[in-house]
Amino acid sequence: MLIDVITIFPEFFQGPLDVGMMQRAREKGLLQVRLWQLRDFTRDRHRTVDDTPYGGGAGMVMKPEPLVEALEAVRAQGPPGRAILLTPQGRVMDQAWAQERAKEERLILLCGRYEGVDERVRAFVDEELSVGDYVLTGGEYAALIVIDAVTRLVPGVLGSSASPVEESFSDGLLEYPQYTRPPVFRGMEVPQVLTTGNHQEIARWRRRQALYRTWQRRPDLLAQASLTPEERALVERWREAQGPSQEKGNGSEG
Ligand code: 9D3
Repeated sequence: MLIDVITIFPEFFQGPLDVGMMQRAREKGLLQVRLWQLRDFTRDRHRTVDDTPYGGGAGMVMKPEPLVEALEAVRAQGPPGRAILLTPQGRVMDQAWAQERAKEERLILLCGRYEGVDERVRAFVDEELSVGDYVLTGGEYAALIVIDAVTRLVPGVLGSSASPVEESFSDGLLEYPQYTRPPVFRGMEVPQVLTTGNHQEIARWRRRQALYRTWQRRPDLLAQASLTPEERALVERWREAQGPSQEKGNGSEG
């Protein structure tokens, strides 16, 4: 996958790109990231990328010409690719989005800064994306999240050590509790079922824990999760056992 990033802070990306999965993906030739300095697409002596907002107000707005000229120049170099503007006003990224974009040959990410981007830039991009409902200082942080979430889904990047299809969010549930040695840590024991070697029992326990945990912490996810009718019924029983009190942890999950 080829990912072009248009930003006023190309150096922001170098550290993360040179570590861990992104580094390995690049070494294997599965990921190429090209960083473009937005200021290189300005024409004035001061390499200006922002200006004051029409109509007044605080802060600065990113001028349209550098962004759009950068996008056009970058687009022209390489295969067709979707241009994605990182903005708090975009649709919020989720795992399904990452899975779809991981199939693409090329992505072009535009990072905004300051209070925002001139509205007319929107007409030149294919989509607008947010990474969540909290305020960042710039699109660069969001771009790194996008690169990470998408790259790990590119075939071959994770190797055989992990299969993204099986993991949390793919079946729509949170992960089950994980343990490793020692068997007792500060008085807290590893659940006995995990030490029995009964793999069918372990799988049943894990599935039930994942389900319970999701119901407790992220009930919003259950609407989209792939559950058997038996699992739906189990959740319904938990709900009834819980009553109107909203009190947590009645023991029925074990
Ligand atoms: C303080 C300025 N805000 C006014 C209410 C608007 C605003 C503009 C620019 C808030 C954040 C930003 C910078 N953020 C991004 O460019 C951004 C972002 C984010 O802040 N949260 C989640 N996803 C994204 S994608 C790009």
